[in-house]
Amino acid sequence: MVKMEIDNQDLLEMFRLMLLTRRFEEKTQELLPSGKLQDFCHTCIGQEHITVGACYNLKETDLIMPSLRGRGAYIARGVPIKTLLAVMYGKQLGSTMPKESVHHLGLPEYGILVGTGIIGSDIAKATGAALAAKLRGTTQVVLDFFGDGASNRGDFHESLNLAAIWNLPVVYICENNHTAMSTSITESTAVEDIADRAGGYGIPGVVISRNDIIAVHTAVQDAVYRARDGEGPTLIECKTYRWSVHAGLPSLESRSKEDIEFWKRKLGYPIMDLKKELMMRGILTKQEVSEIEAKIRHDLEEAVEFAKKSPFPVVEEALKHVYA
Ligand SMILES: Cc1ncc(C[n+]2csc(CCOP(=O)(O)OP(=O)(O)O)c2C)c(N)n1
Repeated sequence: MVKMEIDNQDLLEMFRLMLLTRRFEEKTQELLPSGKLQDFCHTCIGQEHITVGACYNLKETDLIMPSLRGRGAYIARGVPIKTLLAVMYGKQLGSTMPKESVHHLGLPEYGILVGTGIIGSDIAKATGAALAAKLRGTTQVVLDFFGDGASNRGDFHESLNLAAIWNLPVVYICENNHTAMSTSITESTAVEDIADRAGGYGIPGVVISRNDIIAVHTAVQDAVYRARDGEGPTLIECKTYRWSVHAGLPSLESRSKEDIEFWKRKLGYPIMDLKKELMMRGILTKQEVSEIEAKIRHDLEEAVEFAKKSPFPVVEEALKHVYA
């Protein structure tokens, strides 16, 4: 199978998708105090490059299991921001929305699998989807995103073992932001690199040590090609840091500003670093950045209007698709 090279157009589009994801997350935090959102806002600020870089240029038939911080995956797959925002407002958009919150939202038309609020359980479901893809004889690959906290659940270990022995087409992507709610990774995890755990299951483990979208995209593309060629699963660990609160209002942050600044300097700034690189290569100008920002602001305003105007679910919908 031939690999796709990343060209300037790809880099510009990845930059735009990351920026859109960042501004979307900031907007939800801004809207939260209004009391109108039916959501806690588990934002991915500072981690946008992982979902965007991983999902960019996948085949439409491939499947994604985002983590609770997966907005970049939805946006990179082309889900309109007005849909995501309307779900956060608790509005009725289809048979399942808003029964699922935005951080577990399944959208089959975008190849996005439905998640649950039980941390770690989605790893087993993504593995099941990869088994189904293999049994049906498709060339689909499943990307499964989860945090460092989830990697300490039994689901992670059982899933990697099964995926390895059954040679399943799945790429496990651990967004290691060094924290699970308020538990630091130093209190929960004995290994330095979560990717080392891949060795215990006989599959490749890869560490991405900076907030670098090109590194993420390249590593995931390699793993996807392996999986599509029938060579089985890969575990990719992306070292990163959550720049904002676990969920809710930024004022609830328990970590110090110094701590967050330290990790930004250590791992890099996913959007700003790419912007600098693109400007240095002469493929992006300040004027173009302003235009992209203006378009995003406009689209966000429209999305807020759409979300506010959309109807709430009717009572008759409540028990639809409820089987037990
Ligand atoms: C089984 C389970 N335990 C606890 C929780 C509460 N909880 C929700 S998010 C979260 C942190 C998850 O951390 P991690 O997997 O590292 O992902 P991150 O939030 O850092 O992206 C916890 C403990 C839960 N939802 N499910």
